[in-house]
Amino acid sequence: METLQRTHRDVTQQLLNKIQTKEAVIGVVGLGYVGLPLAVEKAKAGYKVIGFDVQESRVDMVNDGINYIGDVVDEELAMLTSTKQIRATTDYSLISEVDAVAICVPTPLDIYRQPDTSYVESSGKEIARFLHEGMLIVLESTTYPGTTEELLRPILESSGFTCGKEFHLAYSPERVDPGNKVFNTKNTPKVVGGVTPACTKVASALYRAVLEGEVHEVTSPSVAEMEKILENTFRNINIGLANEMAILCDKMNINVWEVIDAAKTKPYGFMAFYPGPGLGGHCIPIDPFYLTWKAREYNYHTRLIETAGEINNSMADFVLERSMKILNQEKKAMNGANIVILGVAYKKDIEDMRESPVIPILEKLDTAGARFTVVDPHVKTFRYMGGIVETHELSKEVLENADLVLLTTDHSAFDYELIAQHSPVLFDTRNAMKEHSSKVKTYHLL
Ligand code: SAJ
Repeated sequence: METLQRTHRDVTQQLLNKIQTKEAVIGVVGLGYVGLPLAVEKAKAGYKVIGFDVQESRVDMVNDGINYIGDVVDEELAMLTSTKQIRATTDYSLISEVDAVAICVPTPLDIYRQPDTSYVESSGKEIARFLHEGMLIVLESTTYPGTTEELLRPILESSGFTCGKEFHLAYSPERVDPGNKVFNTKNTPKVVGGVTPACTKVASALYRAVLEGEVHEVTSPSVAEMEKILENTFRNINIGLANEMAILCDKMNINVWEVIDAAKTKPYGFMAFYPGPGLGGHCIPIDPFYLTWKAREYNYHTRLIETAGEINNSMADFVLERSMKILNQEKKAMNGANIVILGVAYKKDIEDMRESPVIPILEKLDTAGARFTVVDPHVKTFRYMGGIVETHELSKEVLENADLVLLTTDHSAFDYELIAQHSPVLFDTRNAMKEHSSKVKTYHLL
């Protein structure tokens, strides 16, 4: 036993030394909005970095120093690749050259709204083929508690090496908020949970050598997996509450935005969330349902999470019903109406369409026989009903021809003065017109 322990201790110490001296070669699997910024930070910290991605186009762009991620500084990537501090490849055999590797691949839901961990599994299998003694593997993708130890660990141990003896394994959730000008990969605190204390130690040592933010150690990968899910479920539930308040305030003829602004005056014990046309993005609508799925294994029904999801998903119907009532007040039918949609991205000031809540609204308008024109300064075209829809420029003519202008995404780039002046009837689902609503001929607020 003593011999084994010593070997394990040697293996850990050897890796700690390589991290300390920056000799360690770092791998990053998945060069997306999480992986590429992480690769850049690790290279800037002085480590040789090998990026792995299945998309040849991404690998070529990285190797040519061409940036495609908003949060990465173009010049930094160009410099790091020209000096070969970072190189990218589709060839996983280079894992044999790597001392530590972070897995930053997507964890979406499949068509049955069940976790799709296929990217984690395929990455793990590739890494296992070239895994060698002393390596550290850290999973960063958001996933259900248990993934690292129940799913990834056996895949990696199929290499014949044992976790906690010949290699190290930990989980550390990504906390990348694309476009956030204050918090980025470098300065956002990081949570790390290893399979063994030695695994936690080496993973934390590497993050501390690279990042500025606090590195918070927890006792297991499951704790780290669960805390990440809690972070985003917290948002999902509270947005659901804001949406339920909006539905009720509408029935009671109370301005929900005024209610929330008043509640916000409480300096403790309250955090403002706002109603909207629904809940989009690749995290908040998805992550809680990784937990819902896992909870079934323990015969537990996550009632609160599912109810919040139902409320958030019901906002499309709520917006449609309100739109019908507004048109009715104008003695117009939804069927045949010309609706101008302001904003189709899932949230303001980005072009991301993933899980956009506006898409279900468009589908419902279609079904009701309405025609729609979409205006979004960040989205030129988007996929809809198997085809491609082109967005329009915001103009006086587009607005004046509308039977109803429906504001769904409150982009800063919108000319709200123009919208106020030329929208005959406006339904604002984001309270984006607060400074201009008095100038709108007929104004309705969610
Ligand atoms: N939304 C509301 N009301 C709100 C806040 C958001 O309806 O009060 C809607 C948004 O319009 C959007 C969806 O919810 O459709 C999600 O918005 P989000 O602000 O949560 O933004 P995301 O999806 O980009 O979430 C990311 C998350 N970051 C990570 O997972 C690393 C989340 O944890 C961050 O808190 C969030 O960014 C952020 O604060 O910007």
